[in-house]
Amino acid sequence: EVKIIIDGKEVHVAKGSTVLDAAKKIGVDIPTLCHLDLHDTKMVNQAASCRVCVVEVEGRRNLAPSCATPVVEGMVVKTNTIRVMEARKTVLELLVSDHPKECLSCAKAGDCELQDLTELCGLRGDSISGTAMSTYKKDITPSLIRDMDKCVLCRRCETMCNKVQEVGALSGINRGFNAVVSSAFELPMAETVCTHCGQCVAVCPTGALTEMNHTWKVVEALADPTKTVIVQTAPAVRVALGEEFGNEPGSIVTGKMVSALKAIGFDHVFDTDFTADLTILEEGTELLERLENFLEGKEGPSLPILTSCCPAWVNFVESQFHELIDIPSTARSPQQMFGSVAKTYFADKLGIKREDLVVVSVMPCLAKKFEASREEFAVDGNPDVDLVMSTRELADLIKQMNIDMEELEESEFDNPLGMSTGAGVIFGTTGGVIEAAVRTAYEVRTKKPLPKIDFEELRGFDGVRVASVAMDDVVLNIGIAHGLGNAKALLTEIRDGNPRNIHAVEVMACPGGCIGGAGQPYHHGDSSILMKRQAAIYQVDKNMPIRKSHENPAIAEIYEKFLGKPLSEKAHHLLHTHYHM
Ligand code: HC0
Ligand code: SF4
Repeated sequence: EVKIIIDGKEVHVAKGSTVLDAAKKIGVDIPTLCHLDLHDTKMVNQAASCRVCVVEVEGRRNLAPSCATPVVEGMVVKTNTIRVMEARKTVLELLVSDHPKECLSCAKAGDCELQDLTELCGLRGDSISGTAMSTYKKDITPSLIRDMDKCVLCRRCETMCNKVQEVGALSGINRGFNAVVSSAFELPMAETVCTHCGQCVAVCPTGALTEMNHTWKVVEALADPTKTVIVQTAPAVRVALGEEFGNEPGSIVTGKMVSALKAIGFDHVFDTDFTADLTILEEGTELLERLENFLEGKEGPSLPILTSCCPAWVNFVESQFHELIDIPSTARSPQQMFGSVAKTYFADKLGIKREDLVVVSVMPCLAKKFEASREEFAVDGNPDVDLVMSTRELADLIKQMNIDMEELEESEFDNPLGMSTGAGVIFGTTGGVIEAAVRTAYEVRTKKPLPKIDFEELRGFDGVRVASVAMDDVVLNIGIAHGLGNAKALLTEIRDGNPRNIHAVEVMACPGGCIGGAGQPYHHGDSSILMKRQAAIYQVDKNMPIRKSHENPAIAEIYEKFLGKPLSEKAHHLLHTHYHM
């Protein structure tokens, strides 16, 4: 331990801590901009480039960036001298002089860290001078919008893309006023290895990286009297949406969310958890078939099998792991299974044409926007899922429509596509998809009830986890990775000989799984928020009357009335896919 004094207060911290860590410990808020440090994850940005966090250290001539200055025994630090405040202001004035003054219409308005800082530091009128030159064209993909005129070179996106996700789509280019973080050769993102995971958006402090917004298109669809508009909500949305309305992280707002969606005017409010259960029936059956092939050395697809519901993960495998392209399950994601079932089974039930049914998703994810736009998930040009809103976009729409979340009563999802189990909801956290699959695979294979529903060995927050699950005579070795960098390590191990003999792998591209998706309320660098959302997911599961996908009566019904059985020809046609190289 090291003792230092900050603004006259004594603090004891571990050796190796920074002045910023020490200040946090005693509640002294040093403003930061480029800094990012989600403890227990690889999400650490050590650029120390912005110099917003400078402090005065007694005995040193120059101001020191607190995020990069290690504590030394007896150090005396001041965070609020005139010299510090002036330096901070000058840094901000410089940043702002070259920044577009679009704050009224910027997608990030209200959530912009640069805006917060200029307000905090008292930049007013005359101090905000300079006319920013527009140097860059906006780059638009189905998932995100890059507006590099608003880049402040904090390099958080670069850290996320290169160090955490290990995708390598972004890096610093050019010099001087033209310096930005961009793709190699400044190619449009759609032409790069970008997976659309959106983690760069999740950490961008300004409006340089934002999501492709579908909210207004949803409003227009709702106002069109010729359309029936239905909505599905992803598992992880219900444990994060409340944060946008001042609830504690980890608050479960399922019932109010459903009421809000009804108040917005959706004709039917359904649940992606229903098709998560359906995914388990398809993917679980596929797992058992491939296990038989594996055990008996038969022809055909064998093990290992990879889960395929995370669209950024699918993009990653397609662009960076060609040699493993035959391993992912062919099951479509729950979002796409929902779209497919809605535009066939449910449209038939309503007696309307698919063109007159608009399917909207609310997702914690930005890659889901890309996934919905893939050609293979459309019929004659009409997509299975028409529009995808992020959790943040839904929160904005609720506010814009003057709906009071506090006041709303709770209500239930509609049927038949709204009935789900605890297995469906745990899809929203790392480890959940494979736990849901194991719950079903175990009972189907052994024909015995599970002695214990909770598979604690598959849970947790470590980036790569490996655990074994016994199903009578066979032991399945299961690998779990979250964050694409971790997935890369696990996949590389499997490709290069699979020394741990892993049979089934779950990957979620975002740290934490969907709870940490790039469409969720901004975590502003606080990893405890992700942990609380994860705990809430398991709580929702615990509270459910049914916790195994194969016991969902609505799933039994859709097989009986429409699909036949898992992996039937119809199921293959509507619920499975193929991958591109
Ligand atoms: Fe997920 Fe999903 S669990 S990817 O994390 O599988 O986005 O929440 O909706 O589709 O169900 C996201 C979350 C989903 C899908 C489901 C899966
Ligand atoms: Fe990298 Fe993901 Fe951003 Fe694409 S969306 S640039 S893969 S961090």
